[in-house]
Amino acid sequence: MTSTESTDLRLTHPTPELMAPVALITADVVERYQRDGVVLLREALHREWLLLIELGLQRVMGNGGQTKHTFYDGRPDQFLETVRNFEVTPELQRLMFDSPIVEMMAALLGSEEIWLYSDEFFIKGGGAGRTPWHQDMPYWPLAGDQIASMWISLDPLDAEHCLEFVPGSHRDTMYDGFNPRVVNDDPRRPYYGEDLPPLPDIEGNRSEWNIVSYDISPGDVVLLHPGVLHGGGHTPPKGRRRTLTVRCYGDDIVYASRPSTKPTAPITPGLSLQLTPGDPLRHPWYPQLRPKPVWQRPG
Ligand SMILES: O=C(O)CCC(=O)C(=O)O
Repeated sequence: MTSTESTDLRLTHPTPELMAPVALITADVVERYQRDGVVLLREALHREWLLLIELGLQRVMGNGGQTKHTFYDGRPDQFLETVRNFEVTPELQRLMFDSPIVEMMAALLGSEEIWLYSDEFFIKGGGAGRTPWHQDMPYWPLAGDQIASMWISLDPLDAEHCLEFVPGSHRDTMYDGFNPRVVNDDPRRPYYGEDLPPLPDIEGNRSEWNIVSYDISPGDVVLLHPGVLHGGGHTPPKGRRRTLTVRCYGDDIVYASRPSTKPTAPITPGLSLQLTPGDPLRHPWYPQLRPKPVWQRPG
């Protein structure tokens, strides 16, 4: 179902923003990010970086040692997801250390230091189903404000097939997650089933929610707070939607425990034995990106 052949990634019209994308993180963008938890940035990533992502995806797909999770396994609408490929994928390392993403994150979050929480691909071929509505925060063992994801699509998408968001929901109720292992059965089936209220049926009651999404051209990115309710559009029968989400955090993020009955995403065995809730989230599971570590500097 998954094709990763190269698209035409030649840069035809380099704009000033493409050459210095950190300038896109204006005070207005920061304010909207804090208020809505979702901001679209047009023409933020040069096609060289998209090419790097595409080559990284090809390497990951060919790497049998990296787990791929199948959503809706065995059904015509199945699709793949794979998380935390940074450590074994030089293209993703170059993206994180050399592209403007980390500078944009530093400006957005107001943090001199930036760490990588995770990288995650969603790979949908023609006729793939929806990514269920969810918030990311319940799956992540952390608390604090300086956190953001950048959602990057390699393929042009119209709004119907884009990721969809409920602006402002990161400041509202934090719901239980869907269970990624049984998403075939019912995406609203609780994950932790303990402290948090169950996810509402947003898809079944779309008109009751303020849902936004965007037409996307490759190079556009969406900045997304992990507390925002979001769900991914399906792909049309002949469509394709390959996305990478880069998740970063800054100084104020601390470790927070999650129910021991279920793994976090990505899974981090041992973390709960080494950190106490409230400790700064500093651990080899989460590589520091800014300042650039010595082993990544030239010379
Ligand atoms: O691209 C998608 O369909 C899902 C993305 C997502 O849930 C995320 O990046 O947090």
